[in-house]
Amino acid sequence: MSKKTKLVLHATTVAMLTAAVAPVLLTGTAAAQAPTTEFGGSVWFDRDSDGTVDEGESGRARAVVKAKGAGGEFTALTAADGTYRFSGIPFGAYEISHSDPAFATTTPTSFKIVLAAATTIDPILFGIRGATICGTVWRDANEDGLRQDGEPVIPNSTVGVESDGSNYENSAVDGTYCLADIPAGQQVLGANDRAGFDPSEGWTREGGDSKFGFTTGRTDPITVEAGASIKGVDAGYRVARMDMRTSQLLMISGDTTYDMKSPDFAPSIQVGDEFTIVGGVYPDGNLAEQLRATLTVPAGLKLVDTFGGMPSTIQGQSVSGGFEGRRHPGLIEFIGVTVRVESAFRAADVRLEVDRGGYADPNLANNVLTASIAAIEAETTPAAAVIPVNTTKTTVTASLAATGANPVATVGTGIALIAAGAGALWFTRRRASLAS
Ligand SMILES: [Ca+2]
Ligand SMILES: [Ca+2]
Ligand SMILES: [Ca+2]
Repeated sequence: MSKKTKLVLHATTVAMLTAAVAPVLLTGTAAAQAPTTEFGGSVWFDRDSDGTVDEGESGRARAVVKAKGAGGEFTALTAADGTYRFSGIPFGAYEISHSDPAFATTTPTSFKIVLAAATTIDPILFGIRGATICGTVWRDANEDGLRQDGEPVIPNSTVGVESDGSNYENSAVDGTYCLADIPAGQQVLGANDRAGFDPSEGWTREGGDSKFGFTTGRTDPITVEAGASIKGVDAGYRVARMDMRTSQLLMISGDTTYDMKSPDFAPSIQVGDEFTIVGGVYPDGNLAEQLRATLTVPAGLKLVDTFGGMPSTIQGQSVSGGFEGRRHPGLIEFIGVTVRVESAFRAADVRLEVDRGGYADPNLANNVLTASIAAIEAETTPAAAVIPVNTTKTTVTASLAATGANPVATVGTGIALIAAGAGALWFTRRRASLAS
């Protein structure tokens, strides 16, 4: 690296530091001895397209403005308030320009100026107009996903642009919102989680009038043209009627799955045995909800490996886990652990507990399921747990498979347990098929 290059780098650093205070970023080559001057202006969102800066119209940050002319080519970036400034520009004729295909324009995209001694250049303003996306936030009282006359609107509820955390609006008293200054491209909108509001509520079904996902609260990507006006991106909510529930406790020994809640479940377990315990949990009700659970097994059992579709980790005598995204109501997910009997223990509980979600849970009793097991010293060569022949059992096919219920959750795998045989339980992922 030559000494000259180092000096240039140093000068650039100084320019960048200056830019933090005044938005000046100089590039290009200026003739060192020529008299220089300065000028500036702004890039702003001209929402009403009248070419003048009005109240409520804000500047656009980090827009690129170019000056090309007698002294070379120069570039400035706008500050947070949309203003830019060129300084140290040699005298002469220049063309000042700004254009960005992501926005419509409301003024010319270039202006010609001449920098000369004793000349003051008026601010050079570039008007742009972003797209608008508007809709109504409403309460889907009959929960059909459609917005009927008479269903109430929800004021003061936040909707925003996912790619720009500062671009959000609270709905007006009539439930409407309008997001402005949106660049062209694929845009995703998000509607606020209202679990903590009164009434507590969540996103209604998608695919009808509500454009926000049932499990995500986000729209599908919306194709936005520069300066377009998009209407009808409505957000529907349902008042929460939720109950987090456990569904079953299973023991898998060899190729056989047993219902641990069956009255005749009385396994003979001894030191050295290895088997798997699985619990089913699900959100019940009318909304998607986060799903987390913990399965705890008695001391004396060594937790060997996790099992089931719910992402989980082993901590002490428990396995805990959950899904990142929200899960559909009625969709059973399984958390499990394979254990080895290391020492004998008296009757003690296996305990499954599903977490309360973000909505009120009117029945905490059904969040917990327990079943008692015991283990004796090894009397014979260690083998699979011996279970009385009359114990309720079922042949199962356990496989890891995508649930298909939540297209955005890549971690959403679960085991499908398919029962066979008279009197056997019917294990299924759909609560609707369970005896209730
Ligand atoms: Ca205006
Ligand atoms: Ca409705
Ligand atoms: Ca519950």
